[in-house]
Amino acid sequence: MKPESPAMPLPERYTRHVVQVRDPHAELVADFREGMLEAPRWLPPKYFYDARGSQLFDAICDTPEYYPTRLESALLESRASEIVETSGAHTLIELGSGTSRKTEYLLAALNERVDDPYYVANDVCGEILDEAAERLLKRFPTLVIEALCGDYLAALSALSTLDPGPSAPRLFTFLGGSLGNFEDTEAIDLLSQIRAAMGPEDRLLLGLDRVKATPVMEAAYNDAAGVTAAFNLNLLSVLNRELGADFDPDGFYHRAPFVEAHSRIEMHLVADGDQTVQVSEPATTLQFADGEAIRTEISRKFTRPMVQQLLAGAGLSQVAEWSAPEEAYSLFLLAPGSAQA
Ligand code: SAH
Ligand code: AVI
Repeated sequence: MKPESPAMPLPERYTRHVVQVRDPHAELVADFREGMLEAPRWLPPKYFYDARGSQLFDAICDTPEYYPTRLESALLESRASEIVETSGAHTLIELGSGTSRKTEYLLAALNERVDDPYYVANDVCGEILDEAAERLLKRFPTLVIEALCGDYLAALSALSTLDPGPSAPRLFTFLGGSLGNFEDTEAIDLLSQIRAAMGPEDRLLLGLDRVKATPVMEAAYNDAAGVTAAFNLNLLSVLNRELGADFDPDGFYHRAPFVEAHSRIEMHLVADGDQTVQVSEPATTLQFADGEAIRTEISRKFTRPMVQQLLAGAGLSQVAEWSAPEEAYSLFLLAPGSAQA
């Protein structure tokens, strides 16, 4: 076991940087223009995560129906040392870290392995980064955390500007099945960007939800307590606040079916009766007919061929895999470079 080192003061061990490729407000306005002005309407899921949205996501993870968190957590709890050893990691870099609750297993293993554990956490939500850091710094007395608040791609670009920066080998993590929130082309693009940020010795730990019985998947996105519905509807409050809109949250309801043709859950907000919505920026009036939907999220559930296609497209090769019983959820350890033929 590694000797105890004296605790350093928290502020010296935590820095939060804002990273952006584009002004976040301008980006929301552009995304709203692209997806919301005509049917079929849709928005990217990253706008769910204001402070309340992040809290609601955390509450979703505690619902009995939302199995991905429990399955991934159990894998990480039992395999963290093996994962960190196999990756040879000295430092950890996480995209979309949220509360970092599951990551804590990896950090504990890293903390056993090295004297100077270093964690780069990225998320669009600043509040969740601060809360997670406070908890982690108390638990790990020598851990240094750099938080990158902003989009995944902005965080990847900012990595090379960190001083001293995470030393190699570095373990990148993208957990929770978040890659499933992207269509194929975007997912391959994001994985390719991660691969481009990796050095030859670095590894990526990717958590993906797998296809299973439809009722199990649908229950996870339609929990009986209505937490997922509240999470979905919170998006309307975000739009009201950020764009000066007047969506009536009681005028829409949550719907989340599994769409077999695309192997994905689709979350929608559906107009309950005709709705007229005024928006300040972009200045517009939206008319919703009764039953018209906004697609707010896709959550893809992967088969093995889908995973292989993603990895081939992104130029990543599989080093190891840890799966839950019946392959209900999988963690893939990946290296940059295509698999040898
Ligand atoms: N990794 C955690 C959290 C998953 S929820 C887990 O497995 O439980 C998705 C997280 O990614 C949220 O914390 C959200 O704020 C963040 N997020 C969503 N879209 C993002 C984006 N485009 N760039 C950076 N972070 C994003
Ligand atoms: C973050 N992401 C992987 C979650 C998912 O399952 O797609 C977000 C979520 N949406 C509804 N419930 C959870």
